[in-house]
Amino acid sequence: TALKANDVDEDDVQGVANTIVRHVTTSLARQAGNMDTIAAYQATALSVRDQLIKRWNETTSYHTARAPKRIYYFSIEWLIGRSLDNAVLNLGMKNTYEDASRKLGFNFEDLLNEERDAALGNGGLGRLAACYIDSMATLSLPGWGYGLRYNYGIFKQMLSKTGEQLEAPDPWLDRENPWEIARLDVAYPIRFYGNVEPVANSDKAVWSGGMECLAVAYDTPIPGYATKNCANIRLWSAKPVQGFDLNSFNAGNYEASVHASSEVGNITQVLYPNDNMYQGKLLRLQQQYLWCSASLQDILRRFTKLELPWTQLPDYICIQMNDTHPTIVIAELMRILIDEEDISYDQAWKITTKVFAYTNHTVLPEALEKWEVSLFEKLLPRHLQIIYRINHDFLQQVAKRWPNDNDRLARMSIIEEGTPKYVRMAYLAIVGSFKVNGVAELHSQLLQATIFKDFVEFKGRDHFTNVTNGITPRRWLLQCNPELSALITHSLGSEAWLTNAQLLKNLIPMAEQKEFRKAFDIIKQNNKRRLAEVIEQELGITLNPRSVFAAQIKRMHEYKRQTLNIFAIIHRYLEIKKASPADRKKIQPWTFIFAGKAAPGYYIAKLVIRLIVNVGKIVNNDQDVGDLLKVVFIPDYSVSIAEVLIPAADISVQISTAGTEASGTSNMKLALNGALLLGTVDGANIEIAEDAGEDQCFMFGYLNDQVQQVRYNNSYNPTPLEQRSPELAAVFKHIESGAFGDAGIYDSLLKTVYEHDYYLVSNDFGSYLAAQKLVDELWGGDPEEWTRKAIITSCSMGDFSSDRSVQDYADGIWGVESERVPDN
Ligand code: 26Q
Repeated sequence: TALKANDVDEDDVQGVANTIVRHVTTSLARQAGNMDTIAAYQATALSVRDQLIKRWNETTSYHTARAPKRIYYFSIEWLIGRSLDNAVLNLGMKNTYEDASRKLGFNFEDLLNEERDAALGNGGLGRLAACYIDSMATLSLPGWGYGLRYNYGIFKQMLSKTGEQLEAPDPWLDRENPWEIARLDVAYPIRFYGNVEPVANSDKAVWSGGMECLAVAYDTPIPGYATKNCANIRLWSAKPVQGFDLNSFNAGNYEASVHASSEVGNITQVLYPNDNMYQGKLLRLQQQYLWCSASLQDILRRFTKLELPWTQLPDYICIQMNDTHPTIVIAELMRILIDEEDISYDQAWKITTKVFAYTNHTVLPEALEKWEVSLFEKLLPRHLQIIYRINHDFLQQVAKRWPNDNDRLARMSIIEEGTPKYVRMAYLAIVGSFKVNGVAELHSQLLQATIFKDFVEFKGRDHFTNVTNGITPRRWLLQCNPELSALITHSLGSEAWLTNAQLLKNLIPMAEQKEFRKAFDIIKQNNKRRLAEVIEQELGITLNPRSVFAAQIKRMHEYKRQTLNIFAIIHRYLEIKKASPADRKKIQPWTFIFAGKAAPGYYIAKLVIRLIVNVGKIVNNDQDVGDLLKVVFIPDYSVSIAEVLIPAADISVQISTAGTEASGTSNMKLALNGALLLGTVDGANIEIAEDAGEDQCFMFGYLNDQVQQVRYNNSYNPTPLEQRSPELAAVFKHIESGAFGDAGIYDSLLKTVYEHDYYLVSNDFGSYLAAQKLVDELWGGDPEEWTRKAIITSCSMGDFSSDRSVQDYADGIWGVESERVPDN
């Protein structure tokens, strides 16, 4: 049945084709006849952009007139991926654009593939921001995202002949970016370094000198689905300002000023490629401050136009901090209110603490941001003073409640004493916010019970809450899995599930119907074949689409335990080798798919990649193994690659040590596309298993409350690996024999397990194998039941729509309401 969004009007098609041709001849300055695929893509994107700008303008004027409370989402990473397909789907114009490009002699799919990913993020946190802005637009919330326009996004990952990760730059702006609008007129001055002079008899100070630069705005419009509302991501680019630092210039310090100006050009050059690992570099702090100061100036300019008293600021704006990366914005608001707006310190603090909310994404100690005081003082001297004052007042309150508890004061201080001293950004974020949240139930509980325990006692339980992460069903089902989307829409009789994912539940009973199972299964097979073709083409590996496709696709990190997976694969390989030809017939075929980048400086994570690639080389070419086992490492994982991988997976591998993965979001994407969860009791896996039903999942491993004890035993009463896990010891022997490259190359990796085994790889190895065995039995024994479970899983994922997450934030934290642009 033709549904509204799919109706194609022939006049519309001709109209769109005309705009595309017009963009070729005008914007691209080419002959209409001289259109290659790249030009066709660019002109098509520009034609879509026209539509977005129209909506962007309507949304902006509507919201300006209505002056509602607005939400600003501050994220230093925006992992958007491609925009063309997503935009035409959200606009409800995909069929129109398909027909229009056909008219012009192009296959729309080919045009889509010309687009480069906007990869201004590392992984989960950056992609979460992208999903949330999609949901904010779709829910018609008055909200913008703020971030940085890096000239280079996350590096391109390549593999050397020996399986080592190589990094190349990602010059994504080399081709013009049709999705951004440069706002060269929207630019704010940003100061670094310099001197602070107190102003007598006041809280004020004058910060001057140092180095000034400009932050220039670039906007990316984000269309909502089935609404005219269009949100915006405003990204800042650093630019030298002419005549900056006149002081040093006039003092004859010409060289120093020129030097400073080249420093400016660097600030927004490149995204830091660490994920879940803090790195205390000056340039990073410069990025954070430039972004926060420019965004805040922009927001306050908008607020001042309302001509309201500053005390009403919290009624009109809320700023959500995506992790601690923007925490400096708290001190920046204080500075502006006190130094520039003549507000007393106490009044400024009252206002400030009603504006901010903070989302934490990790409990891993190595990921918690803390800045050396000396570095901070050099770059942002006034902010450090303000932070000292915040800390002083805060500790006074703590001391009042817990007299003579110096340990507590030391534990809670925003300044970590010692040599050197540090500013603890998470503590500043908690003290300066009215709400703090974790990103899944377990994670939020852990925050409150462990790293933020003192702050719960001080601030009260209500200061802390949970908002479980979500993913946008538009990109992660409608766009990446059009066949399954069509089946869902057809079976539900409407597209309403795209804005109300809870409706998917209504399809659960269909899991009992053979016909539906068959349709579902065929779609999965098609998606698997599509992936197999890509892998054959790109990597020359032939896959068996009848095998279990098990995907572990995420950043490479010890806590995520790609090790557990690759060691289990080697175990499986050895079992196959041992088996007689008759026994081999009973073995279920698997394809293990890995993808993910390692931080360039993360030696162990890079070794894991090397091991995976080299295991693949041996296993994939072993005649004894044949179709029973394939191991694929797909290089340069990205949003657009995820869109091909995820719909093709049968098994979702989510095997972090319990208590380490804050939430995970690939677990949600894979489940939504019908992959069964093979996972530990960690992060959002727990809630996925609850909603899908434990029967649908393969859960295993030590629980969070056992991990501390086991860890302690591992390091203080270490038993030989042979005793902890004889199977794993055999795997290690095989690796050490040189089966996957020269003996010795993996020693430092194996050592992490031989010795403390901080992430419990050896402890969980046996139960991981047992869980895989259950998968084998189901795959080989009852394929109908498998499909049934896949359907139930997929249709139980309504809670994991980012629309639900964003609505939770809007209701529970932001206090903002939908402001939908009227249809006419
Ligand atoms: C900090 C300081 C200096 C340089 C880099 C960083 C930095 C950069 C990125 C620190 C952390 C990150 C990224 C963290 C991240 O992606 N965390 C993931 O967030 C997801 C969304 O909430 C969760 O699903 C994942 O569990 C969590 O690991």
